[in-house]
Amino acid sequence: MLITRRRLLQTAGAGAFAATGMSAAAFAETEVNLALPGGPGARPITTAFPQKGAMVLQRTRAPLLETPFDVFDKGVFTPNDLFFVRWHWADIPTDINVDTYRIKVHGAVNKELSLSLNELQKLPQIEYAAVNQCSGNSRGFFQPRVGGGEWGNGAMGNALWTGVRLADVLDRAGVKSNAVQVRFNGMDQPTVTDGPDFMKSLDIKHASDGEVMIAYGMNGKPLPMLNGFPVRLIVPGWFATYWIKTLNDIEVLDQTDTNFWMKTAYTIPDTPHANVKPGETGVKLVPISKMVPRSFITNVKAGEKLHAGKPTLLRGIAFGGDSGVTKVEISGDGGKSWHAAHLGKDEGKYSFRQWSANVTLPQGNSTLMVRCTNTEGDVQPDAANWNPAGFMRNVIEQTPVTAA
Ligand SMILES: Nc1nc2c(c(=O)[nH]1)N[C@H]1C(S)=C(S)[C@@H](COP(=O)(O)O)O[C@H]1N2
Ligand SMILES: [Mo]
Repeated sequence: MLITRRRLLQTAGAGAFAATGMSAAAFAETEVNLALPGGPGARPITTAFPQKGAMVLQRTRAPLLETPFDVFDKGVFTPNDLFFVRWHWADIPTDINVDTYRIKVHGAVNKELSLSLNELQKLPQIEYAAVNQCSGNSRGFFQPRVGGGEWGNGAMGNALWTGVRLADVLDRAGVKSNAVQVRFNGMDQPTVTDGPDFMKSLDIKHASDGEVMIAYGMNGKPLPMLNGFPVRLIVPGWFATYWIKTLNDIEVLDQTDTNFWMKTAYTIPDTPHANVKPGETGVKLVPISKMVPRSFITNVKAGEKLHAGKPTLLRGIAFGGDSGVTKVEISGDGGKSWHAAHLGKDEGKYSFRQWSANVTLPQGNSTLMVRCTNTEGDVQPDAANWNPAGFMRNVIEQTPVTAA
C-alpha cells in the first residue's frame, strides 16, 4: 500500500535528478555555518534534490545532504524531506519500477526467492521508531581533522519505520545450518572500474533476531528515493552503514564476509570509545556496530545571549544508542554540577527522546552541557574520542553562552 502510492512520483524524481550534475554553487541559495573547528564551516543550503526540502549540501555527487540542526528542535521525528542523505557511489537509482522490482534471496538457503514488493508486503507488518545515524556523524568536529565527509551533527535522524521482519523472509527461504552471515546489497553501483560494490553483512543470529526490518514505510509514507525507496534495511541500534538502501539482494553466506566495506572500511579501533592517539599504529580493528548514547541542546546555540538570574528553558534530544534513555542531565557550569532533565514521551528504546530542563545562569560566560545515560548504564564521555576515520563521536557537547 505504501509502495504503490509512490509510483506517481517516479517521473518527477528522475527529471529532478538531472540537477545533481550541477555544480554546488549553481544551486546554493543560502549558507549555514557548521562552526567546525578544523576549518571552513560554511555550507550551501540546497533545495535542488527531489523530495527534499532545505538541506545542508556536503557533496553533490554522490549526494551527501545534512539535516539543518534546527530541525531537531521541532520534534522527535525527523521529517522525510529533511532526513539526511548519504550514498557512497554516484550511480544511484533515480527511477524504480515497483511492478518489476524483486528482492533476491540466495546463497546458503534451501529455496532461492525472488520476492516482489506485493509478496513482501503480505508478510506480517512491524513498526518501530529508530535513529539512523552515520558512523561519521559529527566528523567535522574531530581534532586533529580527519578525512571524509566533514559532517556537523546533522547526519542523523529518527523515523517511525514500517516493514517486515528480515527473519520472516529468511524463514521463507530456509537458512541452511552452515549459514554464518547475511549480506545485503542495493541497486547503487560503483562508478569506477573495480570499485567495490557497497555491501554490508550481519551475523546470522543478528539477522534472524526478529527486530532487523526490511522497511517500506518511513513516518507513515513511502521512503524518499534518496533514502532508499522502495525498501531498505533497518538495523535498530546499529550505525547507518548497515541500513542498506534500495535493497534488492540478500545473500546468506557460509563464511564471514571479507568484502571491502566490512573488512577495510567502517572498522574502528577495538578500544574504549574507539579511541586512539593520532598516529598510533598496531591497533586491532573491528567492524563498527552498535551506536552509543548522545544528547544535544536544540534550542540554544553557541554564543547566544541569555538572561542571568532567572530560569532559562533548555530542551533537546537524546538517544541511548542500542538501548533506551535512562537519564538526561544538564549542567550550566561547565560540568561542575549536574541536574536531571525532564524526559519527554518514550517512543521506544531506539528512538530520539526529547528532554527539557531549566537552568539559572549567573552574569557572564557559562558553558551549557547535556549528557545521556542509557539503560545499559553507558554514559557519554567527558573527553572527545579520536580515530582516523572520524567515527563514533559521543563526547558530552559544550555550548558556550553569555548571560546578562
Ligand atoms: N545501497 C546503499 N545503502 C546505504 C549506503 C549506500 O551507499 N548505498 N550508505 C549507508 C550509509 S554509510 C549511511 S550513513 C546511510 C544513510 O542513510 P540515509 O541516506 O537514508 O540517511 O545509508 C546506508 N545505506
Ligand atoms: Mo554512513
